[in-house]
Amino acid sequence: MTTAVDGRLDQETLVGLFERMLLIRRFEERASEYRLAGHIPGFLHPCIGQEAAAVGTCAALGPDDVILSTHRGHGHMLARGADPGRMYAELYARVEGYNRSKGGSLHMIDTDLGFLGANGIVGGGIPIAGGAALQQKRRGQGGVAVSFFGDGAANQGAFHEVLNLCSLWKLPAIFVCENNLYGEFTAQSEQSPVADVADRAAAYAMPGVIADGNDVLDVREKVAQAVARARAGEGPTLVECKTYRHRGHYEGDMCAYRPEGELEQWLERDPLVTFPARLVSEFGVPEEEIEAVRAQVEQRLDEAAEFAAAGTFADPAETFEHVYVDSIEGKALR
Ligand SMILES: Cc1ncc(C[n+]2csc(CCOP(=O)(O)OP(=O)(O)O)c2C)c(N)n1
Ligand SMILES: [Mg+2]
Repeated sequence: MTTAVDGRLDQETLVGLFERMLLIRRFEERASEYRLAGHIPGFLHPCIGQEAAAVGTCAALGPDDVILSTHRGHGHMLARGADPGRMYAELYARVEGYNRSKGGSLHMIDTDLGFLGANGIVGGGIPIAGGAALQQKRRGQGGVAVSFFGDGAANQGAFHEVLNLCSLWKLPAIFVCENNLYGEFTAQSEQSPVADVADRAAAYAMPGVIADGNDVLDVREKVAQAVARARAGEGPTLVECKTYRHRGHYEGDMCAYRPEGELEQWLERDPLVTFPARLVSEFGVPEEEIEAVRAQVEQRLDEAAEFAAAGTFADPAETFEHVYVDSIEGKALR
């Protein structure tokens, strides 16, 4: 799947893609442990297995571009360059977290990074991305807006409305569907008669492209083409990344709905196994360098978890600060 675009990537960049995918993988594996140990309240929806889609997409973006995420958003935020310490602190419900613990896993946001939010509403990020793309066009500085969403979200009405309008107005939007074959506990084949979400692009007169969502270089290349098209004023693209989540819908889901052997088949295409192997065999990266990256990631995450654990719980007095709540049952809160 290596092409001219990938051929221009130097070793440092390639190793950087691996490092970012590994950071996401280990961040979430550890988050799962920290949750079981009682440090993290609430749900976690890990993207373990899908890291290549997040990292490949963000590798095709510049600093002025913005992204909208989903309920499965840790990977998108880390791919965009977020600090794992502040992310753990948010998950640990500490004020040192990205949103003083008011966002949590499902609503973390950092506008400084152009990360315009995870979203607990399935498909909720898609219309926000449409608005952000309109803003990018008005600014006129070549920025794009990327919306990540799942195969399930592609059945939401907002998806169709936003693709329609963005295409009509030639807005610089990229719609990145992470098709992991399931929406909650229901197979995609049982929710939609359209197997390839990319086919839906034709209805809105925009290109629909399929990427190997487990191949970071393929995703990067296809999203880069979409970004070039958007920056040139030619409008949006729908990029469907075919991928798979190794874990359940959320931590604790036992995946009883999965056919036998399905996970095992996808594990053979695990990007955290195949990509480092390719780095060595195809791109000549020394094994020792791969091992050094593994050690660096662990150290970084040790420090991140320590930072979170040493953080402070919010004072209950600030409960209604920073949130759009003016009254409860008519009683003014401020
Ligand atoms: C509007 C809305 N409907 C239903 C839900 C419950 N829900 C949470 S995740 C999910 C499935 C989403 O599937 P998909 O878009 O494929 O994303 P994935 O979980 O596979 O990443 C559903 C139905 C919700 N959060 N919001
Ligand atoms: Mg899905």
